[in-house]
Amino acid sequence: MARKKLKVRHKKHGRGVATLLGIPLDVNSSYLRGAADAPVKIREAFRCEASNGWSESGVDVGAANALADAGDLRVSNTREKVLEDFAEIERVIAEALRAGRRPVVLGGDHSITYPILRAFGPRCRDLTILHFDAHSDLYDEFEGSRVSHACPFARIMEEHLAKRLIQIGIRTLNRHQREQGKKFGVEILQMAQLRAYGKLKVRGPVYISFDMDVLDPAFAPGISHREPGGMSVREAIAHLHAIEGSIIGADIVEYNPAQDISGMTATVAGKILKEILGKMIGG
Ligand SMILES: [Mn+2]
Repeated sequence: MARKKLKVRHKKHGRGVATLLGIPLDVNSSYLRGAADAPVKIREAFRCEASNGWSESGVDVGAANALADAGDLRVSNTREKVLEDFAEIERVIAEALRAGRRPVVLGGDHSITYPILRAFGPRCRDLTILHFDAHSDLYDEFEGSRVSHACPFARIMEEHLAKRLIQIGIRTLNRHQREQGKKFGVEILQMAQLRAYGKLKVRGPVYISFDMDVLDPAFAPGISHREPGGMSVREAIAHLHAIEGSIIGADIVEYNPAQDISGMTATVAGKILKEILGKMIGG
């Protein structure tokens, strides 16, 4: 009986309106700032008339009622008030989930994934996070901060906000991060282990956290930490399309317009957004 109820809940999760929300926060970046300027640029690229609104999977995500847009969240984006900003992020995402929506967040640096998951965690105990990134972001602390963009997945796993964390595209592991990965039972698919389509067929609810630096800087130079040897856009899309499970939320983070060349990376972020929405809306 209990099992039946759980299944119905997943179905409901899977049907909520996909809702864009920009979070212009980059105060927890360790090297370069600039990701706070990303949401507006990603929206522009997503709506750009150079392309049509259809995902490759055959969903018209550009249609009038395909998704909602909650605009950009107001945050202080200062060190002094970062915990207040986090509380606001958690509150707004929780509200969206209560309203039956599926938030698709445009960052911002990767630190925002922690307060986002604080809203998801208690509402969704059997959640799997699929985390696309060059970096595992598992530091216990980084440069004296436990809310650095290098730390969100340590916080998420400490607080048991997800049942499984699957990381893909990783190519920067050091000893500490390997140890953290073991400690938290993280399933790490390093870049050198791709393709890994079969590993992305998971059961139950799924949250996608997509750091733009999972892509090779040749394809996406507009990021703060360029790490060669990454995915092509085609490889990233193929892995996104391989996901099985009910996608109940997503974020796209770490696009840095100040590092971009002629808006190339914004175009890629817009395309990734379109393909994630295609998966969410089309199933
Ligand atoms: Mn990264």
